[in-house]
Amino acid sequence: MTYSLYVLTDEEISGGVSHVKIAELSYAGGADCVQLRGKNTPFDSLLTSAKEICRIRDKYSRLFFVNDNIEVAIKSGADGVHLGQGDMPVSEARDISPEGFLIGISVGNLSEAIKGEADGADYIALSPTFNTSSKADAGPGNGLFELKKICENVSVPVIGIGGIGLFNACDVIRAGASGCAVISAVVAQNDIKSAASSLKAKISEEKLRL
Ligand code: TZP
Ligand code: MG
Repeated sequence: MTYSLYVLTDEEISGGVSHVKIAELSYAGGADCVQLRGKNTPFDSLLTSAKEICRIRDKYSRLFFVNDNIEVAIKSGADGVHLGQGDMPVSEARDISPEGFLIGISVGNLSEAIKGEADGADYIALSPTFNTSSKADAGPGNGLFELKKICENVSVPVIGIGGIGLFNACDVIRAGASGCAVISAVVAQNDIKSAASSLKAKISEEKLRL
């Protein structure tokens, strides 16, 4: 199981390409994980998309997460849920999760990362790692120094999220992260599959070099 390339769906940033299509093209391009992120998608439609993505995930044997909504994640058969600092606490999510269910948490600094790990998160995302315009309330990038400190101080996988693309994915991996989570670098591109494939190649090459 790897988190090398982790793609978040976004139907606005994709210019109307659906969550399911984004997931399919991302997996086809080599994404290891897809996260269904539909902040404005109604529950039923989110659940339908999640179930379809599960079928595609099975075909590719990759990982699938749902953002925020643990009910959709569990009901659809997703591998896990991704939570933010303002969402359900990790320990509460763990209490209602089936065996083997994965929980990811966004953190903004080292102390939140240490707490996230202690609470039982399976991976930690430094959010945002760099400045991003894809998430209105993301705040400024926390930077590579914070990322490196987190990587050195927790033992679960750490991923970077926010402002990552072909030009800086190597820096994220060199800081010790297990992977890069992206929206626009893949989802906003004309050819989602080839954008995923180029970014995956870049990340994999850098991992081999370490
Ligand atoms: N969480 C932290 S930053 C971010 C999310 C969902 C947006 C990432 O988008 P991009 O386009 O890869 O910067
Ligand atoms: Mg959230």
